[in-house]
Amino acid sequence: MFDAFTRVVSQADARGEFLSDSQLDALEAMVKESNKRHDAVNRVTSNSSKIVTDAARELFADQPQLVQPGGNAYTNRRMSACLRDMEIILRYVTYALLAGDASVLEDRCLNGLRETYQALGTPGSSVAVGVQKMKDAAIRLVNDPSGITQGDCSQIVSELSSYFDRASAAVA
Ligand code: PEB
Repeated sequence: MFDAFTRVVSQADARGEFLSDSQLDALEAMVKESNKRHDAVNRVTSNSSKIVTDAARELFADQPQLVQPGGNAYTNRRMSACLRDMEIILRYVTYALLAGDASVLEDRCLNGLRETYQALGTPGSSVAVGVQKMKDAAIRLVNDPSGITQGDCSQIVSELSSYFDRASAAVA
């Protein structure tokens, strides 16, 4: 598992070289912008239940067959497994956002997830739709101007989007 710093160290070490100016500049820029990162992580983390339940409700409204008899989220056992899965994915997205690196998400959450859903008969494409709905809600939250210092959050938002996109691509 890497963060933005350990990734750079590992890349330099693999080449047996000192850290390059461009690597150091990129990390310095990241440190300068770190309030935005922490605010974004904090907003998503403290609204995680609402993000998950709203996204699940929207998914079941779009794909009602999931919650009808025989559906993949029918019965409380499957419904709770589904909500739990969405929460796990969101949790790893927040870890990746804090770390500034996707490896924790890839290695500990997404690795083998497609195969797991295939084996379970759970429609990965529906999970991907749920993940995209969580992404939309998370972006709205991070971009919400109320009660926070104004600034350009386009970079942190696009990084956040990329983690959700990795998650949906991994299961779709
Ligand atoms: C992945 N999900 C399920 C299982 C596992 C995961 C390993 C099988 C074991 C169990 O049931 O608990 N676990 C989960 C995950 C990690 C992990 C992401 C990462 C570290 O360890 N059903 C739907 C929706 C979707 C859904 C499309 C969006 O209709 C999910 C939610 N996942 C779902 C369901 C099950 C499941 C299991 C319903 C139960 C499947 C079943 O038993 O029929």
